[in-house]
Amino acid sequence: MPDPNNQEIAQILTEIASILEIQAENPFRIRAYRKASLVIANLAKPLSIVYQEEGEKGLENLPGIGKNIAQKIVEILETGGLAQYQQLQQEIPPQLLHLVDIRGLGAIRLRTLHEKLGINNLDDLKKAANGGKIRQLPGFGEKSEENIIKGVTDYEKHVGRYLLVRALPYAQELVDYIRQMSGVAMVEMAGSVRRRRETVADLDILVAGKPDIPLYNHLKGYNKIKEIPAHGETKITLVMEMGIQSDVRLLAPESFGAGMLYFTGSKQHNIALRRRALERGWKLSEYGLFSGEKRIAGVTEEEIFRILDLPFIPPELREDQGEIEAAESGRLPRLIRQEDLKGDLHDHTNHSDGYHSLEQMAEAAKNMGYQYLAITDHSKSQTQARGLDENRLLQQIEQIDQLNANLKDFRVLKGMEVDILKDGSLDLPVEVLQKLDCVVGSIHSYFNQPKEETTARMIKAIRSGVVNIIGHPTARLLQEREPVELDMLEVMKAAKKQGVVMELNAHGNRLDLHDAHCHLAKELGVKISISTDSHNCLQLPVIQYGISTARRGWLEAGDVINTLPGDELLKFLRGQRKDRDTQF
Ligand code: DGT
Ligand code: CA
Ligand code: CA
Ligand code: ZN
Repeated sequence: MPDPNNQEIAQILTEIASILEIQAENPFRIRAYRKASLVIANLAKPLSIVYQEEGEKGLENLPGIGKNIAQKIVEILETGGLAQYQQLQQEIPPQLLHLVDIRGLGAIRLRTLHEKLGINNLDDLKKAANGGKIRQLPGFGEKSEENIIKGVTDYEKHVGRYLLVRALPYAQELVDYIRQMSGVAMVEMAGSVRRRRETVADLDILVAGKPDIPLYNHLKGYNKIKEIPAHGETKITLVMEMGIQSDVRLLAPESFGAGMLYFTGSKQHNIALRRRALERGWKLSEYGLFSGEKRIAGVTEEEIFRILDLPFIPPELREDQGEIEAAESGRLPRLIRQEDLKGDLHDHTNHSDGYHSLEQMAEAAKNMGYQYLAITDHSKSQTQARGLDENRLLQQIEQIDQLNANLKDFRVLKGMEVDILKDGSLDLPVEVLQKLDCVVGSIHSYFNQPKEETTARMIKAIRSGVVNIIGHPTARLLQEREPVELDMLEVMKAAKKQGVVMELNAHGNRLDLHDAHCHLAKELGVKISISTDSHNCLQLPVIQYGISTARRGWLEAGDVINTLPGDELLKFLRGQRKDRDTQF
């Protein structure tokens, strides 16, 4: 039976922190739980494997995890639960904890609202806010009441959708669990999770087998399931840990391909395909492609596409955004794959706010099969991230030169993630940045400037003559922070003119640029880099979420600069600095 995954463990630790905060416990203790949770949520390697291979000591050696928390993780891994957590959950009203996710609230304020106004759930909160009760509390005021109302609106928008990076591991584990069952011919993900949308509402899983296989009994034995609210002959609905719901459907093998096509969607793509079948006098349904009563295809998706005179359309493209027309005329892109990437161009070390050393990061990147890794620590205005000033950057450059002298078939690129300041100027002098191989320019402050100002700020950085790549261009954090307001078309046109690359930041709660932006960049001829923004070496594999977003944005290997082999990449980066128009 699969062990609790990293997301579940991170979630338990976060909830413990929130409960302790609601109970006004020791802030130091609370911070330890939060920090550990953040690290675990971003770890690519399953904790169960770390524990298996290296024991409790291996857990303790992870960044941000001490002896106390390592012991709790062991308890979760060994027993599937944590006694302390169960106990804490009993101590507060059951709905209260959900409210900590509302922006502008947080556990500390929630405690006040609970104590002073008796707020226990979302309804109580809305009533109090709309009735002007919150502004009367000391330390709140009109402005924070407004913020809470806005937070509630945003919360209601995304409640019930899960980040792909959180949901996909559940889907993978569920598929693996079902696959162990005898009598199961095939099992695959469908729905938005197969299309790799950045958020998903539920996990659609399809199983091929005889109608009498005991699927329900098998699923009852799965330790990740909280409840099974409904089960019929062909569809079983499950609620997993964290509330993620899954629809598991049993299909006859002869219509498995048709079912995959139907339940992968998107709905709009299905409608367009059905229309195409109708034009040929056939009928396409979830059971097959039919001519009259006769099934002419249905076992595989490929077969159905072929009979409809189409090549296979990858699931990430099935959004009715012109993919059927492109397929028809042989213009489907050859989508980028993870194997195409030769390196990662945005990564931090313990020189700023990362955890691992230069050497450890280089080693991990080499183990990913990469040829290069750009070290891009923060610049000095990021004081809380221990950003580098000129002197520390020059020291780092020296260290990288020494490291490279000892590395074979691998190169660490000298870089920096330099802050784009409020007015669009850069945080370090151009003469210093020119010593680097790869300069990523990013916004980390003043997210609320008016659209024209942010656009001008970005364009100024693009015209600095020294920035190679614009990092996480909209600065959004999925379900947490809205993107900055920006005229993306103008920014991209400037990037095109200056030969500046735009980043697709693969970090699971960024995915920035998003899919449609990538498609726009491709059409304008703006190059993309796909990087993880790793802050420790275990995060490098999250590149997969960048790859799936790139695929949704129709990108091919040739659109992405870090598919270039090392020497060509260096030539490209150097070429970016020459003949630049630095005039306004
Ligand atoms: P989600 O769950 O909101 O993240 O997105 P999906 O695309 O997974 O949507 P879901 O779970 O409601 O349905 C899965 C697929 O089933 C969907 O992509 C297409 C197909 N489907 C569902 N309802 C309909 C429908 O009424 N008409 C058609 N043509 N297809 C449907
Ligand atoms: Ca779905
Ligand atoms: Ca569904
Ligand atoms: Zn950044």
